[in-house]
Amino acid sequence: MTDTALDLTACDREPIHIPGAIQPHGLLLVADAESLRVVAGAGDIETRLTPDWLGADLATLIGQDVTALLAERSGRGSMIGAAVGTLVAGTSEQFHMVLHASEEHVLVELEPATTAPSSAATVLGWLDSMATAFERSGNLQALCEQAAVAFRTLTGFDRVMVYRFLDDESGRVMAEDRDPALHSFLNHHFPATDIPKQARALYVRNRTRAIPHAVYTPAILRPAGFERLDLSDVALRSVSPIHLRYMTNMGVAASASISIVKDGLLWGMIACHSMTPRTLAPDIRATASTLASSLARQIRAKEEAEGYRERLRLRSVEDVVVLKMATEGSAQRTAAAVGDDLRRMLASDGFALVQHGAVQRDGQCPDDRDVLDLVEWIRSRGTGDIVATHALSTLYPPAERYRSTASGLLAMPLIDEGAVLLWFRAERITEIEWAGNPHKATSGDPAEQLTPRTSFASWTEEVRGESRRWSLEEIEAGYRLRRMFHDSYASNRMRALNREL
Ligand code: BLA
Repeated sequence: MTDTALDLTACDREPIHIPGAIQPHGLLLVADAESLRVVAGAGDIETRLTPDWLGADLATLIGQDVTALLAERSGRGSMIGAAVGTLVAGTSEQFHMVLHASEEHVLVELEPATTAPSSAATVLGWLDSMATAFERSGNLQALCEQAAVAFRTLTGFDRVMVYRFLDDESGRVMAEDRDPALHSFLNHHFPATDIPKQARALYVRNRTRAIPHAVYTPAILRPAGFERLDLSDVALRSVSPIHLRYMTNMGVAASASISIVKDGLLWGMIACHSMTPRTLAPDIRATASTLASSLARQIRAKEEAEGYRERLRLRSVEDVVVLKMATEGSAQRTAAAVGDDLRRMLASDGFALVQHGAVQRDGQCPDDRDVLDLVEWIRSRGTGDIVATHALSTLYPPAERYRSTASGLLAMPLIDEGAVLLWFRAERITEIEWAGNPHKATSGDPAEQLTPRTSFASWTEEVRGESRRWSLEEIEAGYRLRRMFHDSYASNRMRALNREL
């Protein structure tokens, strides 16, 4: 196991949903679900609410008809939507109240109310105009840029980014809106370790979070015995100390993030930074969550539209190829006649057909010997299924020698003819801009494994051995071409049989 793998699992194991404490800017009351008497709490309840809270009746303590509120379990998860916007009076301040109910407990979060919530009509009007603007944006990139501006307007944070997860769970800043005085993270990549697995899982369930002060002393749940209370849905949940250190290392005084959940999966996040302490009030969090749902729907719509355009393009080229194929006889003759079309169709640098140990080629392919060895390896995988990779040498190390010609491979074995269709893409050397050296995502000191990196200065990595990726639509087109080869084999066989009869 490598050091990185060790660190990764250690990060993934931190039980962030049961920190046994909250962030001290708010108060938490825990009542028994049956009796509605307060059995635990956290924060400076004595000074800010009342000294006599433990054992008190929850409804009396917060001056709310808790039973009526609990009857309206309308929000996501266990949050009681009806309670959003309700104010509770403290000794010298007002609190926003957020209510959650589980089987055993009713949790009441009290967050200082420094601003009055906007009216529902204002919020709905704004959300509607944003949804229309999202819908009208021309493509995914334009949509993300619009979203960065919209979320900055809503939250008032200094730097707001649309952060998208990539295949390997690292991520990239797709769009950013920021105070011009701050440096930019646009297009920067962040390693997967920055947001560990359990945090990503929690952020699908719980869509918004705010850390108004990166430096604080956690307010411990009391009395003893509540250390393992599940705070998954609690906005005030105390944050992982590793992440707090991360924020400080980044020079960020406060952060907030909003999940972008597409088809039930965490597509990305809106990451917000503030250079001074700043919070996201519950009504703003609710608005942000709705705006993020609207964004996710539009992301899907843009992706679908882009896929549709790509399919249309591929289909029109396919029609030409099919016409030509119909007039040819053997697979070899077909490949010779349409090799160039097949290569161009899938935007490849080389196309080869391998059958009976012979290589028919078009454009830039590895040497015949290398192609035959490669086909041997494809067959040895035994799945009879396709290979589609943009980094062949990571799957098949001998390809390292000819990666400049063929870092990308789409291989379609023909089922009953022992033939293989191969498309090759040349290496495309790219530069990735990382926010800090990702290989220093954690400290090398084994005693200090759980330490975030200390520098977020741009760090450029040159990536070799990779080609442009195969799109889903291109892979689908590969499948259809394979089908056409089968059909043309079948009709050739029929013709041959007819001649024999
Ligand atoms: C959480 N990490 C987070 C969060 C973000 C990031 C946004 C959610 C909390 C928040 O809103 O601040 C990371 N912040 C980013 C990224 C960008 C950004 C990628 O602005 C880019 C735009 N962090 C580490 C290491 C570990 C780690 C090495 O660097 C683990 C060993 C852990 N990050 C970590 C944990 C959490 C976290 C545990 C969860 C915090 C919590 O919710 O308690």
